[in-house]
Amino acid sequence: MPPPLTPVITVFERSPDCGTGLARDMRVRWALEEVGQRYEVRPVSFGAMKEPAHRALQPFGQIPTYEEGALALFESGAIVLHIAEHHAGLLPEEPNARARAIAWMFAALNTVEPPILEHQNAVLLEADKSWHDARLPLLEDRIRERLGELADRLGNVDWLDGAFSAGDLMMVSVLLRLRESGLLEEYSSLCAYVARGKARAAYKRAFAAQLALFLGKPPAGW
Ligand code: GTB
Repeated sequence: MPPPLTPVITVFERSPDCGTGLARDMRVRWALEEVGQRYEVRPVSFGAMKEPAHRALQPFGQIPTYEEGALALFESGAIVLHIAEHHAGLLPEEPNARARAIAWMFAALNTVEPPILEHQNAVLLEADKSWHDARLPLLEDRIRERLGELADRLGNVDWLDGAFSAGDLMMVSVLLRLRESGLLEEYSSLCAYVARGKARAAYKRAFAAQLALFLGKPPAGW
């Protein structure tokens, strides 16, 4: 029997964020919802993630992965790009505009997300270190630098380069990781940008689907 063509993604069996949309399967779900592609979900425990069977799909023992017929992919950026390239709706047709939208995906993952991740790690994993209090403001300033630059480029338009694209999907997903930090609130245009992303019907469907894996509701405002 040939492998099923409905994509299957892996997600945390129990996400540390309790289904509040911060794990990286959320961006994949969002992309699939944007293009109207049905998908299935295979929850994976932390233990199973490190087993050879999962590492065959994801060498670093992480989620998300994406399987579709004979194709197995890892890295949320590669997965979203694959979805965007094989369906209409997330990348412009015009080649230069398409290349620019892909550049924004890379900017989100390569330029904006790293300082956010560093900050999150410092807050969550390094609070007991002697240098923590001195390091945190440095990390916050690195994020502010990127946010200021991003806000300057966005100006007063809705999306980064014309119509909503996979670049915006990725950038909004990355900015959402600042939720606990209070830093995004210093940039009203970026708050509005993220709010526009979250207001999309596809985002809401994706969020509801990942939340449904968990019991209870997130605190107000999440
Ligand atoms: N570069 C990879 C990609 O983009 O796909 C990174 C994948 C990754 O970091 N996956 C994380 C993972 O599997 C889950 S999303 N971690 C388990 C491990 O490494 O052992 C990162 C994440 C985790 C938890 C929260 N949270 O609780 O808020 C948010 C984001």
